[in-house]
Amino acid sequence: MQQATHNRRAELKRQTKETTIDVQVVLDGQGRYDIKSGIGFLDHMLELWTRHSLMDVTLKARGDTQVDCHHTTEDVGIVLGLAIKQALGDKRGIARYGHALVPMDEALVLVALDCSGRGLLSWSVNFSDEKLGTLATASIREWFHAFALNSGVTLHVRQLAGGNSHHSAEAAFKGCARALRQAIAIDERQKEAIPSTKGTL
Ligand SMILES: [Mn+2]
Repeated sequence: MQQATHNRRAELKRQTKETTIDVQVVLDGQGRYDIKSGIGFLDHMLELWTRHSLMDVTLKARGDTQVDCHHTTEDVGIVLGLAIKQALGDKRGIARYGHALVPMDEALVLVALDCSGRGLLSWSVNFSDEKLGTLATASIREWFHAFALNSGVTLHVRQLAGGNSHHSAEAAFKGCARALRQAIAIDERQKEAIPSTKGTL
């Protein structure tokens, strides 16, 4: 299911009866993306997530979107989470924590995360619309949940102000990206150390 980790990058393929997903992630990238999930709104979110994280991400997914977008959205979260976990390796030298407070017009979302090795999602975001394009807004939480659990990131997402669902979703993905960018950055003051008193993350 997975291969190779050199210079903070990972390449993964995951195939189930519901989805086939190929992903490449470069942590120290430039925010370049080539994303084709088969779900337009999810592509839009993952493109801005990549852009603001300064990773490079290539993702191709073929899923049973004729059923609905749930399986593909969740599985894309799983695969991206696994890829980032693999690319981080033993997490030597990383800042570890990150946070961001991101407005998008009237929407305001706070994201705080810890590359702890203990995947957890604490989610408080409400969407006024049931769907954004073909994507059920309920599936957005499933993406974050799958991503947190499989990356081993403790991830808190709090909507402080909302209104338009598109804006709230965008603020959540951008907040996640900005927080992740901080957390996975190499801390020059301790670039050979694992940032934990336990000695492992
Ligand atoms: Mn938009």
